[in-house]
Amino acid sequence: MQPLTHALIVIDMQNDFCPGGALAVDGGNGIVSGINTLIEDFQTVILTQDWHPRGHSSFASSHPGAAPMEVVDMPYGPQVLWPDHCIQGTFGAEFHGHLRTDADMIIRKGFNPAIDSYSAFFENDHKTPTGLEGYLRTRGIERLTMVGLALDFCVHYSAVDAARLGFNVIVRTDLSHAIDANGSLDGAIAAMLDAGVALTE
Ligand code: VGL
Ligand code: ZN
Repeated sequence: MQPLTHALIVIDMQNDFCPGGALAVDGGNGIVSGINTLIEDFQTVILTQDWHPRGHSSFASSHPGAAPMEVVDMPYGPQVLWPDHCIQGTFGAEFHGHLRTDADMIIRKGFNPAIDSYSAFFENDHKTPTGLEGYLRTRGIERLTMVGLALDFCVHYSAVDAARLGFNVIVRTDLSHAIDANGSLDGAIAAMLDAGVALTE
């Protein structure tokens, strides 16, 4: 059993990121049982849930003439436009049906219509906090293992932010899969290593 100071963060294991979903990640469903086994080894488990209102500004459908995977300039910087996904209250936003959800804490993100939030710690302006840092610190957590979807977006940004905040961060690359849009996986791996994140299998 991992010590109380070591928490597991399971990122966005939701139907829309699994095969058949609106923003499906190849093999997304194949990591559920491995994650369930890992959950048993942790005393603190946090799940994140991508949770967008209809018409969210990160959806290509909210930008006339734009197609999914295009990049646009938002007031807070460049933003990839996505197919509509993880809309609050829909099946696509629910956790994968086989995922263990007996977590201590479920943190939702991406609910502000004007700004996307890949990271579990900050929205995409890299300034607006989600509150997760305070939750972890007040519980005495020092070390984080991260798994889930997608390796090159929400796992990547969560891991880099956590490392910058001073947490000791491990990403289990065998329990995470990437969208890999336009080489985004290579960039994500480099950024995680650069931030001092440990990538293990
Ligand atoms: C994610 C793109 C858009 C993710 C969420 O969970 O990695 N990616 N929203
Ligand atoms: Zn999203």
